[in-house]
Amino acid sequence: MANNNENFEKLDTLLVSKPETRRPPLYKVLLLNDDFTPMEFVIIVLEKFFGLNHSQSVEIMLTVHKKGIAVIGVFAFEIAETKVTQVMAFAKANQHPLQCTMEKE
Ligand code: TYC
Repeated sequence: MANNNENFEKLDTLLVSKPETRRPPLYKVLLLNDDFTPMEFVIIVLEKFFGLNHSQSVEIMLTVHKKGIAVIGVFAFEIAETKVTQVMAFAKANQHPLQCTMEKE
């Protein structure tokens, strides 16, 4: 019979050890209201970079407009960072002061 100790180690892995289920941390991407960015531009941003349909985009844009801020998606770090960079570059290229940030969930 194979080494008993080896079998106990396998049993320990299966029945006693805590399974390794760590997932990477998630980050909220937030959109901020301002007085100058046109509503239609914000809707385009939500459709273009967040894959939202038109009615979802209108709803989220209005939430930001009324409440000042809203979470527009939750992603792994690098994806959140890419979305923020894309939104900020697109806003700047169109000379709108729209702000997009991220924070750990
Ligand atoms: N408050 C802007 C306006 O009245 C619209 C707006 C909505 C701007 C959401 C930014 O993240 C924003 N034109």
